[in-house]
Amino acid sequence: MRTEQPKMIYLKDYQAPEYLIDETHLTFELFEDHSLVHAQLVMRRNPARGAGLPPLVLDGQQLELLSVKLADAELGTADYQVTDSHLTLHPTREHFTVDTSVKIHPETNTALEGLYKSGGMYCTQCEAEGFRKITYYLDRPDVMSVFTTTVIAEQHRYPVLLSNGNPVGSGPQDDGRHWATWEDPFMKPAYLFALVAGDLWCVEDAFTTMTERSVALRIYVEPENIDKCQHAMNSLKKSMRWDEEVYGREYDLDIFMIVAVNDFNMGAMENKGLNIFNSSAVLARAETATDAAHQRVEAIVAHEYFHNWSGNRVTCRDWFQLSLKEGFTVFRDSVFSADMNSATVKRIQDVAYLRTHQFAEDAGPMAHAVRPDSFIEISNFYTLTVYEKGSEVVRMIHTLLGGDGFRKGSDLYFERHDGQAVTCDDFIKAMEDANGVDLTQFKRWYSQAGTPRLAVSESYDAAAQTYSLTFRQSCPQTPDKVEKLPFVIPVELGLLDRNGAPLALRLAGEATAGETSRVLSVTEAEQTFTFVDVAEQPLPSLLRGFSAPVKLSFPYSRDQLMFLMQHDSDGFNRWDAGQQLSVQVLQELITQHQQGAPLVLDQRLVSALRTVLADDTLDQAMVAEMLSLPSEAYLTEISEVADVEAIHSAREFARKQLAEHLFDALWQRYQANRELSKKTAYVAEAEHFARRGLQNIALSYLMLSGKPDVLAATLEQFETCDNMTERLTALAVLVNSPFEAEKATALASFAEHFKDNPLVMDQWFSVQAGSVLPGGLARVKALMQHPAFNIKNPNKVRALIGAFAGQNLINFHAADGSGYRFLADLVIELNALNPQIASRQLAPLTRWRKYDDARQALMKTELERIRASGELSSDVFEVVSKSLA
Ligand code: B3K
Ligand code: ZN
Repeated sequence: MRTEQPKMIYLKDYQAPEYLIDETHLTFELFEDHSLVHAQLVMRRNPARGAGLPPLVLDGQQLELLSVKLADAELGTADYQVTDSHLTLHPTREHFTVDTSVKIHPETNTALEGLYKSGGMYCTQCEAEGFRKITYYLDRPDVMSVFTTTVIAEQHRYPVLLSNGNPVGSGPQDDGRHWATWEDPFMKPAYLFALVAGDLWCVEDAFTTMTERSVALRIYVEPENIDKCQHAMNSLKKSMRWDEEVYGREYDLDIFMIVAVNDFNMGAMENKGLNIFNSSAVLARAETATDAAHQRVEAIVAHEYFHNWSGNRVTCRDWFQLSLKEGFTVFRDSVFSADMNSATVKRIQDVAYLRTHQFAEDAGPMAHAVRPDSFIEISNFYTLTVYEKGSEVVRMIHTLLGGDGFRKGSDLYFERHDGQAVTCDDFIKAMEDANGVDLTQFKRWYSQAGTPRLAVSESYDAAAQTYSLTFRQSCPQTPDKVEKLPFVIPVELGLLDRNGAPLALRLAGEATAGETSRVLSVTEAEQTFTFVDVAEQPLPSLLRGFSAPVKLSFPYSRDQLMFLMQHDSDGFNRWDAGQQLSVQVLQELITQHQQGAPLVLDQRLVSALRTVLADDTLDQAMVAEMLSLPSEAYLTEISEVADVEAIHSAREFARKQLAEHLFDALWQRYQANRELSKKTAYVAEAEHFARRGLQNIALSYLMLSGKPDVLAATLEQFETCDNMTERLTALAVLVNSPFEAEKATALASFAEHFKDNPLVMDQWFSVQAGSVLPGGLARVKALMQHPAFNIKNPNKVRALIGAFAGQNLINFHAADGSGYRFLADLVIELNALNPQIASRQLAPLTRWRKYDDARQALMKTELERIRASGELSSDVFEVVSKSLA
């Protein structure tokens, strides 16, 4: 909690630190009602800041200062100044030590930042600015230090004591307590510090690196979860190998540890040598975790592991550079996941997510550049823009330089900056220097917020046999009011002839025709490219693989989209053509609904999907993706003014029509796949994910028919399947069905069976929170009283409230404003408990400009009520005030 109005911090004000910390020696004494932290910092004046000895201003929050020494001399209260955010000392030499002892209260820390307790164990979360809640420090990423950490705790309750680096000593004390000391030889900023103490078991394995060093791998969990670690361990070993093969990066310590904790604000954290994970991002086995959860574990294990180079060995100079490590690492993990599974399906899922959620962020009051230039609370900037759009920016560099050029650039980046804290500009510079290219204009992707629009038009000259594409780019205004200059937009494209065959592409002025798919760089506000030797009017396939994070428009007819769905050689664009067709058809239904006209579905969508369903050469995961209509959230994002009821009614109508017209094909696919599932033991691999994915989307359509055979099949799947993917889908299908008795029985038996597994109970909450049947809010409120719900546990809040407000749009946006009131009450309660989670849950209310006047007024009233509710955390303060600005 703050005592003064939170201040805006600007990138342009960055200055190097006045002092450096060469060594950090920490001793933690953990007790049940408090903990003591003793720190010795070996410090010196930063030579880069010149002569003189300015005051040393250490960061510290929520610390009770017990003693402080400067250069071994005990200080009296007149010798230093202490406020609720800083401790100021006055060094008299260039080299000196600072010793502090502070008392802290991890046992009552509900913000889950700094040192806190999750259940019976101690753990830490220091990124971005949590270390200052542990001890007085220069808590900024450009201050890097070598850490030695001793942890002392009761032996019986906390037999396992961990920190970063290598264990160098441990032993009992005679008071029933014991100690362990860890040394991390690598310089690191404080945000990568970690400590764990608890009664943990571990799964152990080993990895032999490319230079034949053996690394011990350990995953620590609470004893009841020891049977759910194998998938994470396999993922870790795959990640280590992949990073050697694809980036030439070898692991550097002798031990790599992952610890799973139940109470965690995000997915996981890449602390050096000691990653701390939300248990939802580690634990996975067939009976308790879905296919999606298995894939999420694989991706997050990889992501955190990859940070060892992109983040830890080379870190960020300041928090404005967050995307330097996050955008790059998301790019790395997305290519890894693509390599491990179906690449096209991975791309489709990433793009659907980006277009729905990041594009919405870019269009809202919190819009910011990939490298923001100001913030109030850095925790609010762990955003889809920094992560996902940041990853798209790195992907574009990869596209422009090619795989080999990109690798040369990343090699140079790691080599040049190993052990340093650097900027996004340094990353670009390495890419430029390694390839002899100029990326000056490209860098606008880092500084300009907003989603660019790219309008494309064509003209064909039959006599000259030329075909021209004209690109017009623009970018809407964002709250920063920065003038938008043209971006460098790589557009991968191909041209199809009337049979769907690809044409060899030759631009005017080129000697010969080259590839059938190529990348054009659009760099100007308006730019025309002319292809020659084009014998007939072609059909363009644009922005293949989603080669840039833009909103592209081209006036395709529905028939042309159907043609692309069948013939495009680019799998991503086949899917995207289907999405564009669906959007056109759904928008027509939305208009019909608004006009009070009867809804009539364009049968071309039915026939297009019938063709997809009949094509048994297609990857089943692709079939499943193509059968998925654009979500209500996406339809909202692309609307000028989102009509909640019309969007919901149109989409539900289309789903019912598809279910009716495609019943036989869906039923046949369902049954074939269900039979295979019965015969096959669960395997967490792409082909099996694909089979179950298609089976499950088929079932969700089939149930819309309400036919007794489908109900029987759903119950059979629910009761007899051997894995959570099939069971949870069957449950979700029942929950959204009118079969009240069967629904109640299934929910009760599921809860009874899994009541001791919090992660499975999260799924149980989510499925109900997502039910679009009327009465959603009442159901959510009732579920908050369930014994398994706990507002202090972020996973529970996300599973129930996040799923309701973020996905159950028809219920959340109830016209009477009850959903908004509920969310505001919750944010006010969470603000006092856990500001980071409060501020995240607030996001749906910040989108008020998308809705009709009545809803806008209701949403603003709730934002104002939050603003007036008392002492706001800087997290909630920033989001509320920017939303109302
Ligand atoms: N680096 C952490 C995120 C920390 C968020 C702090 N509010 C996880 C990750 O991106 O890997
Ligand atoms: Zn990350």
